[in-house]
Amino acid sequence: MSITVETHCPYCALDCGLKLQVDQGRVTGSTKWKGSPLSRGGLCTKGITAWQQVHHEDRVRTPLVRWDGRLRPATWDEALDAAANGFLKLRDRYGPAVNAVLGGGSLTNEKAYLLGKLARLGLKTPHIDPNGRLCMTSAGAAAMQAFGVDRAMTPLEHLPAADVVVVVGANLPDAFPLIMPLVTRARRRGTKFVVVDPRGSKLVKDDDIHLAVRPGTDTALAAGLLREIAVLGGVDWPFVLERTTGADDAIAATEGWDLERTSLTAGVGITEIARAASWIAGARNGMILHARGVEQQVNGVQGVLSWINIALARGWAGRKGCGVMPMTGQRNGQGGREHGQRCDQLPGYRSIDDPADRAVVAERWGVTPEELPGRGRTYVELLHDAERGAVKGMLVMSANPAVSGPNGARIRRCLDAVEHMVVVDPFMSETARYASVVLPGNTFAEEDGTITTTEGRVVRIDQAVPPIAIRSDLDVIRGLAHRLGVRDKFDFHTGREVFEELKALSAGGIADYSGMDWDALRDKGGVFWPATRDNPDGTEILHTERFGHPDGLARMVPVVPSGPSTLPDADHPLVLTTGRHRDHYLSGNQTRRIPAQADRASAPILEVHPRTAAVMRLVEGEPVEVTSHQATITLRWAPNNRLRRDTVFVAWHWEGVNDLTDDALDPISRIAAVKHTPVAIRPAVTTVGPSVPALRGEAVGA
Ligand SMILES: Nc1nc2c(c(=O)[nH]1)N[C@H]1C(S)=C(S)[C@@H](COP(=O)(O)OP(=O)(O)OC[C@H]3O[C@@H](n4cnc5c(=O)[nH]c(N)nc54)[C@H](O)[C@@H]3O)O[C@H]1N2
Ligand SMILES: Nc1nc2c(c(=O)[nH]1)N[C@H]1C(S)=C(S)[C@@H](COP(=O)(O)OP(=O)(O)OC[C@H]3O[C@@H](n4cnc5c(=O)[nH]c(N)nc54)[C@H](O)[C@@H]3O)O[C@H]1N2
Ligand code: SF4
Ligand SMILES: [Mo]
Repeated sequence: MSITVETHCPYCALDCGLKLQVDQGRVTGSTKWKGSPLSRGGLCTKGITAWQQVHHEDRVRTPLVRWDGRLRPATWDEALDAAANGFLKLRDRYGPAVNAVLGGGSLTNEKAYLLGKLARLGLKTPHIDPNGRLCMTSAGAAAMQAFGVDRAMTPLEHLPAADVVVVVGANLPDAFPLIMPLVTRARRRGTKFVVVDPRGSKLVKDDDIHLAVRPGTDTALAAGLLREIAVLGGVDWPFVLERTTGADDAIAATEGWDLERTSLTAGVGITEIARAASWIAGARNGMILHARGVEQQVNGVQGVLSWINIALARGWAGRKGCGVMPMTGQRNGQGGREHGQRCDQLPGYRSIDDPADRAVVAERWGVTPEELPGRGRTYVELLHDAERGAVKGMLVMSANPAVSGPNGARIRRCLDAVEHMVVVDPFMSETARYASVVLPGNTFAEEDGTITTTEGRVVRIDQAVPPIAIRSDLDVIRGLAHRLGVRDKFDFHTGREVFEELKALSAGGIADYSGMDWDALRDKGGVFWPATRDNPDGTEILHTERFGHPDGLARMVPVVPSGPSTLPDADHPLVLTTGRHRDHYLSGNQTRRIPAQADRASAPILEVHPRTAAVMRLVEGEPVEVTSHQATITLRWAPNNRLRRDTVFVAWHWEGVNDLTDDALDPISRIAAVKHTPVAIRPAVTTVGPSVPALRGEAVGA
């Protein structure tokens, strides 16, 4: 018998709806779900083939335990025993902080919540942090500082209501393809676009203003714009005085950033900056969409704050067609940063440092506040801690740092130093090669639960088929909890049961889900948080009357323009920036295995401006050698005349690209500056690399 199950795409945080077709217990395809929120049935190339993950021949189908140097099939009991005992042994010997957990933004809210609970109550370690640390933390830290809430301000459907949309470091056509129909609708309605990006893309049209900013200099560009907006009389003083604090200092910090100095620093023409300032100053309604280009920098938080200051100065908040929109990346990058898998956080976006928050969570979990560990270390730091022996046990669920971590060679040394590594993944990942235990993870079709879209809309995932390896991620967490001695606190079998626990606990937190109802989530097509018992329909537009800080006011934070930590020099004259290819997802562990996706893009290609290519004597069709302070790799290249001439770009979905990047971190968000690496390029003498390892038929002993 054939049925269809409504669910959401597992890749980016637009979370387009789709209907999985299920025939006799197997997912056999997917069809359009026209009623789905935002995308209305549309899917990009990745979404169309996502169902092919489910019964893929490469799925890890049985638990594996390393024995005599090789990973060998084991029973679930053997593998879960080995996983838990390894952590317990290390804890007995070195104390609880020797074990760390790396989570991920692809996990459902329920799994993210339970992973946090497992780390704190089961392993008793303070150290848990998700791969989202590499992704949304600059955006999150800036939003919390400015608004007291970390969520996109309005639904994306309101985009056409904006007079001006400023897109800052967001690769919309490749990274968020299903936003493009909305962009087209907005253009038709007359919305103007300012694109701030060193690389032009299909997004940039002739009528737009393209500010091809020099990588890493957004703080300078935004300072110059804010100053010019003030000069033009564009500050919305009634809004600023009534709803914000700090405006005087924030504007004073831009003193001296006249058009000329801004132009010299940011590498953008004076006329373009002035035109953009006049568009922004003249727009009653405006939106700023920002993503990783401005955020994955050593000054990522400052970068975001500098753009937020422009939105606040213009009064772009609290009504339709206005707002600051952090474009969240992963499927549940939003919910995954709300429910306690971050080292500084407890569920409901509560603070692990706050005694009142700790008391609420401790009481619900049936422990004393003293038993709850405090703030732990962040994702990249935890990996680096392994290198110096401070972390020896690691549980990895939904992260693949071997491909995605900055300064790849160092990350591999760190992974190698971990004594007891347990990886839960539906596919053998590059990280799982370092594991002592690999547990089969489930795909999106084999679980139920909720995820929260980039807009802050909580939607439901329904299970289409049972887990092909019998147990789901939830079963794995429960199985580990039981073996770590906290059986009574992990008594659940479905995502829905966990959702009920999570939503009750989130009551009173910043990300409050307490008024949501499992069935209504489906019937209403999702609910925007906060949704309390008094407001079960949720909140589409934030900050209509008050911002999230106790005094209700937004903060304009003075930003002193700053630059990258390592500047280009004579030996490394260009800047490499890394990003997305439309057809692959993150470390590629899922999409590189799907034939249609692999055929569309089989290897990373370095994009170089044709003039730069000529100067560097690159030959079409011949490989190029790329050298950074960290490594040298060989790549194919292609000309792109929409790039800055001092900047090169490559998509990083293949192992080896991150060997080039630097692991300098933003001091506040601890995000890695993977958008800015000084490099040299020259014609290669060797053949093309990075060596893309054969993922199919990964060596697994029998
Ligand atoms: N196809 C595809 N889609 C995805 C993903 C994927 O892997 N593949 N991943 C998802 C995830 S997790 C994320 S986080 C998002 C990422 O979404 P984006 O951040 O939109 O994607 P990136 O390609 O990383 O692009 C960032 C853009 O910033 C620009 N940029 C680089 N340096 C600077 C700078 O200094 N200033 C400014 N203003 N711009 C700069 C780059 O040229 C690029 O266009 O995508 C999500 N969607
Ligand atoms: N150079 C460079 N590096 C970057 C970036 C960049 O722009 N440039 N971007 C950064 C960003 S924004 C991000 S988000 C990170 C992400 O980087 P990664 O952590 O590498 O992200 P994924 O590839 O999604 O890896 C997640 C792993 O979890 C598995 N998985 C997916 N869903 C589930 C699930 O539900 N359960 C389980 N058990 N496993 C699951 C996948 O198979 C995969 O092996 O990379 C960062 N690294
Ligand atoms: S990857 Fe993103 S845009 Fe593409 S179908 Fe999935 S959710 Fe939609
Ligand atoms: Mo991301």
